[in-house]
This record gives sequence, C-alpha cells and structure tokens, in this order.
Amino acid sequence: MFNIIIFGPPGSGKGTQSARIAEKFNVKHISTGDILRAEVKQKSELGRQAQTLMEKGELVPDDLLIKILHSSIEKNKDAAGFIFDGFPRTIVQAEALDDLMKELEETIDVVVSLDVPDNEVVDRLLKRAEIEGRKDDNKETIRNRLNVYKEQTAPLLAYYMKQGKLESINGVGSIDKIFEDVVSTLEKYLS
Ligand code: B4P
Repeated sequence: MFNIIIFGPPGSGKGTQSARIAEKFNVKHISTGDILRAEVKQKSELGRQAQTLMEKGELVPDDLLIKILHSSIEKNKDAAGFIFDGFPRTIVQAEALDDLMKELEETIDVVVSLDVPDNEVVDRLLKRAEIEGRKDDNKETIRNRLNVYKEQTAPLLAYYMKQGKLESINGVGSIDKIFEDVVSTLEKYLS
C-alpha cells in the first residue's frame, strides 16, 4: 500500500490536491470533512452532533473521528493505498491512525504539508463562500478555524518530522504547478 497524509491549514488546497493525487496514484481518498458534511446532509445522529461544532469552526471529538476513519478503512481494505485528507487533526488522532496502520501491518509513507500564509487562506475561503456557500466559510468562523489549526493541528508537524515523514511544499501558486511539485515529491517514495 502507498499511504499518504495531506496536511495544511484550512483552505490550503488539501481537498483540491487530494482528488488529483487519488487519481494519479490510484489510492482511495478519505476526506473526513466530506464524510462529516454528508452526515450533516443526511441528518444522521453523527451529523447532528457534528453540525454545530463545524459551523463554529471547532473540531469534532476525536472518538467520533477515529470511528469514522476505522470504518472507512475497513470498507476499503482492498485499496492500493490511502490519501488521508483532513485527518489526523490532533495528536490523539495521529496516534490512533498509527495504531490502525499497525493493525493492518501497514504504515504512513509520507506526510505532504502545504504551506500557505493566513491572508491567502482567508481570501480563498471567502471566495469559496461566494461560490459554494459553505456555512463555515465566513470571516468569524475562518478566524476560529485558523486558531484551532494553530493550537491543535500544527503540533502534528513536529510529530511527523520526528518520524522523518514530513515533506513541505509551497501551496501558493497555480493548482497545476502545486500538483507537479506534489507528484515529484511522492514519486521519490515509490522508487
Ligand atoms: P475540511 O473539509 O477538512 O475543510 P478545510 O480544512 O477547509 O479544507 P478543504 O479541503 O475543504 O479546502 P481546500 O484547502 O482544498 O474540514 C471542515 C471541518 O470539518 C473542520 O473545520 C472540522 O470542524 C471538521 N473536521 C474535519 N475533519 C476533522 C477531524 N479529523 N477532526 C475533527 N474535526 C474535523 O480548498 C479551499 C479553497 O481554496 C477551495 O475553494 C479551492 O478551490 C481553493 N484553492 C485550492 N487550491 C488553490 C490554489 N492553489 N490557489 C487558489 N485557490 C485554491
């Protein structure tokens, strides 16, 4: 299996690049944001619990996310690998993912971190608000999402750096150029 994590602040292009990576490397795209939004749409019990938190830009509790991830992996055991998009977002989630991988006798091969400054992500998310109308893409929530990222998610950079798996990529520029850089980085891990 080829197992990749895509990492970065909200609006850094994780979802955008993941869709392309999944196609190019034939890996299964698991986006926890997409899964949660689908649950909200279906008005499931999980969706109901997640909705208020997502609209405030807060993280959904670790135990719920770990369950979601577990069942997504179970359903796709035959995949040639995974691209994890939006997961892990806390150290607890990262440790749970390491445990899950161990159970499968697998490992995370590489963590691609997209570097994008705050002003650029705010601009992108406000632009997306005009197009898609996502409830969490408003000024106040975006500010909170960035704070949550810095406090709870950014510490994962050191976690994966210590494991020697971190690859930082400049996430500013055209989507095609960023994808080119991502592909050449990932290809190093295949040979
Ligand atoms: P996500 O869906 O993961 O939202 P996100 O961080 O904003 O990233 P997304 O993938 O959507 O955006 P992208 O950067 O691709 O999470 C939403 C919420 O769900 C979280 O706040 C949290 O509440 C909850 N959640 C999800 N996972 C969780 C977890 N593991 N634990 C707890 N809670 C969790 O793109 C942004 C925009 O930029 C797009 O419009 C795109 O078109 C544009 N763009 C992309 N690349 C560009 C480029 N190079 N130049 C210009 N624009 C670009």
